[in-house]
Amino acid sequence: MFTRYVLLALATCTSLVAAHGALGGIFIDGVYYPGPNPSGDSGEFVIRAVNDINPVKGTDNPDMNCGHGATKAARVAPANPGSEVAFTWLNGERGPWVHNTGAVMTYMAACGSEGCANFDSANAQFFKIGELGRKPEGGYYMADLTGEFNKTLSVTLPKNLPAGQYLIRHELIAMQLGMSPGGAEFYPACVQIDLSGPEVSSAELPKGSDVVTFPGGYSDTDPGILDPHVYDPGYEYVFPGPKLINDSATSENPSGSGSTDTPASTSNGTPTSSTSATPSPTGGCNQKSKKAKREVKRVYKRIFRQGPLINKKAHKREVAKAIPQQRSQPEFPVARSRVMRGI
Ligand SMILES: *[C@@H]1O[C@H](CO)[C@@H](O)[C@H](O)[C@H]1NC(C)=O
Ligand SMILES: *[C@@H]1O[C@H](CO)[C@@H](O)[C@H](O)[C@H]1NC(C)=O
Ligand SMILES: [Cu+2]
Repeated sequence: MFTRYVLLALATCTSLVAAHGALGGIFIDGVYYPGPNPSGDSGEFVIRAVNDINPVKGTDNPDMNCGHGATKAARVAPANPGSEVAFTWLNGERGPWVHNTGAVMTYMAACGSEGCANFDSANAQFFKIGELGRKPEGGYYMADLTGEFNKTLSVTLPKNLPAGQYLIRHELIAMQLGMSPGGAEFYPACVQIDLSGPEVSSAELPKGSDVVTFPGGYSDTDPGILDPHVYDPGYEYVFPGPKLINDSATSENPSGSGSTDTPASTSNGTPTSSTSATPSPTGGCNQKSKKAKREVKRVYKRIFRQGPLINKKAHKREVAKAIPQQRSQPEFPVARSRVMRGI
């Protein structure tokens, strides 16, 4: 049964010929910060270096935190409340990103008084500031990262966080094998920023159910991580993790503070409704068939029996299929970046 799903995914998802990859770089309000090359760079970056282009597997994996063997970066990038942060990804051969199905999510966590360059993020309190999944017209936003260099997806930073240094934890969950247990490919990456102060004085960090640790924020059976329906037409992807924070969660409304604090919204028509649980009136595929429900149950059972959630065979097959991507000229502006659904 699972083999069938995997084969189906291989057949339908032509760009599966993935070579995995890593965060290639970021743009903060248009200023570019390159990412370290996983095959050896470390040091003078604002992006924490990972040491492996393979996906992180299993939600309990300590590398869910900031990626494989992530090490603290020496630098911190300046940013402002409301800054646009755009992320661009590279595959394992340093060509353009290839996966096109799954979630694109962004979290933040305060680095505390010691600053991000010294911050051990194992217990970082992450809150979610952006998420992009399925497009209304079908397909996934992740596909917008593929095909050319410097394609980006972006997020708008919250307007009401206390000034200070923060980690931005940006993450792709590639779901082309996510219909079987352990198939989801996690690509977390951490960026160190120094955020200037908000307009309001009452800014507070999110807390309670708005914050999670990584590992800890997900489980292997969460919808959106183990999900037989990712390729169903009209399917509405359900994001794992906490709900998005919003500006009112981090501060009270400023009184009479003028025009700078208009309700946050994205600048380009991206839906702004802030919880992934809100059903949208698209298609008739939200109703799970009995058969599908049974299938999910069976998957859960299997997980509990089997323990470690690495589908080694499927993964090996995928790696074996990897082909080098053609390089093209780096001439792609950031301007067309899709802003993540967020605050
Ligand atoms: C923002 O978050 C707060 C606290 O979680 C919640 O009560 C409120 O409904 C949210 N506002 C919007 C517009 O989603
Ligand atoms: C992406 O854009 C930046 C800024 O223009 C540039 O420095 C970088 O080389 C580009 N990356 C690639 C892989 O083309
Ligand atoms: Cu991959």
